[in-house]
Amino acid sequence: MVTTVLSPQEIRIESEISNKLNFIKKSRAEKILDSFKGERPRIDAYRAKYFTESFKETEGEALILRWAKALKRYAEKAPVYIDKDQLIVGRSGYPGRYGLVYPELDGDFLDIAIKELPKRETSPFNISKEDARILIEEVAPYWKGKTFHEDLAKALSDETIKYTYNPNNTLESRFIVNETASFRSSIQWVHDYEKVLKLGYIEIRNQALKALEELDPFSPVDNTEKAPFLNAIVIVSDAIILWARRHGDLALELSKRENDSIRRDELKVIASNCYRVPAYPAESFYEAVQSQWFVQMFSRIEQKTGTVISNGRMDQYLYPYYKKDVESGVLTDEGAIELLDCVWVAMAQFIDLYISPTGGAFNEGYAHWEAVTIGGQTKEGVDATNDLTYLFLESKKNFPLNYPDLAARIHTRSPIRYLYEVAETIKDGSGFPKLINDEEVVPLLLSKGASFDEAYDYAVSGCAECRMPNRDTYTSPCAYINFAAALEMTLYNGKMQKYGDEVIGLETGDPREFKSFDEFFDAYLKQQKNFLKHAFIQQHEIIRLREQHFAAPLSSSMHRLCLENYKDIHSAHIEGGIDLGYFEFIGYGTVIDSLSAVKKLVFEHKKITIDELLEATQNNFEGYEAIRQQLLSAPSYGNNDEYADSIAKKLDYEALKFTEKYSKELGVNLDLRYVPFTSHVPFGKVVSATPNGRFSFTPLADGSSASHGADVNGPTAVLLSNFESKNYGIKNRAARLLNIKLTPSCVDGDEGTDRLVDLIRTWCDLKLWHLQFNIINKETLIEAKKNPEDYSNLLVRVAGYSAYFVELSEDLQDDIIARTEHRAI
Ligand code: 8X3
Repeated sequence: MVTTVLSPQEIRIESEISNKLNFIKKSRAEKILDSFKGERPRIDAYRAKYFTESFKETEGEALILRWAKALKRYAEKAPVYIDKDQLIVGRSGYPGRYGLVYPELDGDFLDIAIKELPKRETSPFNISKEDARILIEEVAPYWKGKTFHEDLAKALSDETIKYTYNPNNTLESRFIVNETASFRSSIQWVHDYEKVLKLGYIEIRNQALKALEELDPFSPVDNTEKAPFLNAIVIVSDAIILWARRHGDLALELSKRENDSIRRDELKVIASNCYRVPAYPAESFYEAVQSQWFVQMFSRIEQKTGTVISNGRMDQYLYPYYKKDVESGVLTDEGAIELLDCVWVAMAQFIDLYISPTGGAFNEGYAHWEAVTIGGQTKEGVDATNDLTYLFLESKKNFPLNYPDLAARIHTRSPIRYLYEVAETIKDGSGFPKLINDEEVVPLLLSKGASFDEAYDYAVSGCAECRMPNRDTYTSPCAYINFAAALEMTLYNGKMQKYGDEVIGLETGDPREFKSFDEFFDAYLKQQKNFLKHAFIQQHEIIRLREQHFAAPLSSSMHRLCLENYKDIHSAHIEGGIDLGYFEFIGYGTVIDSLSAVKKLVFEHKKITIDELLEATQNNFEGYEAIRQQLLSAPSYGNNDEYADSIAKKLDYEALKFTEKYSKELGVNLDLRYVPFTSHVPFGKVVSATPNGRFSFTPLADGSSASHGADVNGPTAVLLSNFESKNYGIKNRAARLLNIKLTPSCVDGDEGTDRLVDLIRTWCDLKLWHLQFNIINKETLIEAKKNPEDYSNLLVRVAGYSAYFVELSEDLQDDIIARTEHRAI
């Protein structure tokens, strides 16, 4: 009999099923978690209500001032809450899981959203009658005709619209060249938290007041640009201080009513913290953690950042506070972990709500990427791991929750202990930490103009992106491009089955007429280039429009370049900034394997005619299984096979060359990225059967991973294919998300850990960008799909984040089940 090795996560879940864990005493964080676990999140309308109320009163004023005043209104009026048992306070919505509404962005979807969100298959939300009334009666009417989404739709030409929205209804996405700027006002982002911890907002406010005094009273620029900017910094400083103090007042009030003396004392300390931070510099580890959380939470109220605001290098900027408190005996490691766990459960209650159906489809399972970065190198380029780094890993192992999204930076000199503890944490099976490679990221940041200390100090943000606080200035969300649709248009001369007789793409000719694979490939590359053209046109409009619609005074108050230039972070360009933007290649593995199959079987071996291929794909392979099997036998990406990998490299090269040439016109680094969130699922739903044997309307390959089941030569071959397909000589590249699924048996025991560490070292040597693992048995996933009630705690790695498997759509569950399960390293 073969015994299946289970991951620690699988063992926990098995034990839960048989009720073996019930006697275990719950930690504070687990108790808080239990109070909302499994509940569907609710929409909280108050952010939208107070922003709308304030915006009505400030028409005609500078946008940054209007934003600061809206935040102040929120800070004055919105309800504040303190959760039972919590040590870290600051939430912006009802108890339990909640999501906010940002009507300035895509409020034109509100009427539909209120009706559909509770029923939506992916990431549903509940809404009370009163919140629905506020949104429909008080919020939506004001924003009609003023939203960013409506303006963007108006700005795009008919030609570009065809690839973007249904031309007859711009509320419907086409999932071809998909803008993502209308469902988040900013891409993932990292603040300079260290600055707030060291200075506090009273000092930030004082500096703005001093700068105001020094303005030239006769200068038109000082009057119309600098003064509003500085006044906004003063107002937003007041706002965040007030918001924190209101939490202090509530804590004091609660302490007076509290019968339990221990909790009463806790509430008094909470009150004292809230009166001190973020107004003043943090003096203890507890204050530093509270200050950081207030800033992060208030940023979430300020704007909808795709994938939410990241936490930055927490093991670095919190370390001095931790060290001082541990040395003076006021903090123990258990105490530090308890505080961190309290932040993680606070974080887990704010759910990034997407009201547009497209936003929802891109972010299944309540996606979130508030990366906490650990490890890596210091600004001086030496290893940065410290005692706190290990505490973060321990917190992740002891309190398995899908928050925060832990990102471990790895470099060639990462200490052995660190590599092993990272590997042990990965072995737990809940998908943490994801790995980011200094050996790829640091040189690239240098090549884009960063200094050594800036590049070494990058923090992970979003799925796999790397940000340099105070140097990065580009927050525009980017285009996700469905290149599998370009392939379909190559097969059908500009058409797609999903969109009928409408010619959407280029008419590159009937493939039956192509004499060679070169002709076929050339037609595909024309379609690819045409998609890129429309993506860049979209981005040009997005850059132009964003500063007219959004401002972020809080985020700007922490950014050195915003302050030096008196410019909001949403400004199209900020002097001295390095603009790190992206566009996405979606369906990479699908396109590579399809081209490889056409080359090998149609043009080289002539085993299938192009007519037969078209008949088979048009019929979704029904009645053509023999042809499908032949197609599946073609060389495929992910196997360290030069035949497929050389096609992959060419696709990457052509996209890089495009951006190398046209980014300059946009004035930014619009780099090539392979990071799908969950878009490969809705993108797959518009693409009919492809020559790699993929059935119609099923998910595309994700990120830079191989097609489902195509990588059969083990994980090292997957890494090598990734390496071989990259164009290291061109600097316009960015993150490549790479998922690898292993069975627990291949990392079992000490030998398994050794193998995992070796694999990580190989990945680091190959200068690949990102890597994350699912360590799980396929049977567990199949069982969880069948019996979701037993598997509510099962976490899986999706796309740069971990989510509860049972909260994913059936399509995404099937996608994860179908990813290749490597049985040996
Ligand atoms: C993926 C999320 O915000 O960069 O990491 O598009 S975002």
